Amino acid sequence: MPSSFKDEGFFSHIRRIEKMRDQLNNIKTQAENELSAVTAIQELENLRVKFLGKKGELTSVLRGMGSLSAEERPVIGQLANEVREFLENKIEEAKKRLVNSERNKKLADEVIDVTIPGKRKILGTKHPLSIVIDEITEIFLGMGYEIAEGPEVEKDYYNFEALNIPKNHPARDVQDTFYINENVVLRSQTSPVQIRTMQSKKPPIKIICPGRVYRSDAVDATHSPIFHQIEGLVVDKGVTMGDLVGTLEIFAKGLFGENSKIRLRPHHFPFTEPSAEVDVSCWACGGTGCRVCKNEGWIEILGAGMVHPKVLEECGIDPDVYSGFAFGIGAERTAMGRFNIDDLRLLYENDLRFLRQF
Ligand code: 2NM
Repeated sequence: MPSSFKDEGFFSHIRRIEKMRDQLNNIKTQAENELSAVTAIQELENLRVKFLGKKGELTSVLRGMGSLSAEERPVIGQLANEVREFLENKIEEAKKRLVNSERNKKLADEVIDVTIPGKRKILGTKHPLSIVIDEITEIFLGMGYEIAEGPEVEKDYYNFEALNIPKNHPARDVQDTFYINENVVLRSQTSPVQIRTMQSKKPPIKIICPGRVYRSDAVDATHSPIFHQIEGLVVDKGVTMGDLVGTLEIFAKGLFGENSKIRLRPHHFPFTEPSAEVDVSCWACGGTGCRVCKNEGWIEILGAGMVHPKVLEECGIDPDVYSGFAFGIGAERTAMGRFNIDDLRLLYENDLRFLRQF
């Protein structure tokens, strides 16, 4: 029996139970009020600590239970449990309500109006030169060729010497070629790539070399110091002029249409023998003569020939065992013909009014 019971007497004891009962009921009503006004999760947590926490109000009332008798303790204990359970339920309820309203607020904030018109992305178009280079490349890939590439700053040896263009040959003239120094030039054709390939690989060789080349020309409607070439090379046992003609026919039909024909006119290149300039029947009139072909019926599109034995030899390929053909196509010239462009400068000026037409 607690000593306080003796000292304070029966009525003071009654008062103490009543007081605890009142305190518990007060906690219940006060908590209920405060919980119903809560608007944020953090606030709710603060209230939970305030009423149910280790140092909370309910705990501090229960601490006073020590002064109660063994019969009274369960009475207050039960009431305390009821209050705790009641508050826990209320807190759970309030939590659900807050989570719900916070979710609804978030949803409202993030509403997307799917009917608003989108921002139109401006799509670029392929440059006419790229169109032509890609089409040509594709035709030769279809015939089993591989693409080879090499440096644009090239040794004199690969650009001239190995191609049977000796010192003092007119093609080496400083007026045509950009010299970096005595032994280094900006490549004036993509043939040095083919020399490098022949020197590093054994036949059979079947490559095309698309790329940028440089010649010291003044800019006008048909000339530019920077332009593009696609050169081709085939080296194997028994390669003939007939193979060259057949290949170029397939190429011309692929690029200019099934009805295209080609013709070869004798020409001279230092690196091929025999050599030819190759015309394709006019893609505008079919050969009868018109403005596009200047009434010729034919349009020159490339140069070609059988690789000179001296060139094969220089590359370590025995010309008594192997033979080959090579050709060179000007990309600008082909694009101008294909798209009826009358001034080459249009290809470099990047005027969108021009470029958007392709
Ligand atoms: C052309 C015309 C004729 C050619 C020759 C070679 C090589 F490396 F095999 F000797 N490559 N390209 C060639 C032949 C290029 O361009 C109008």
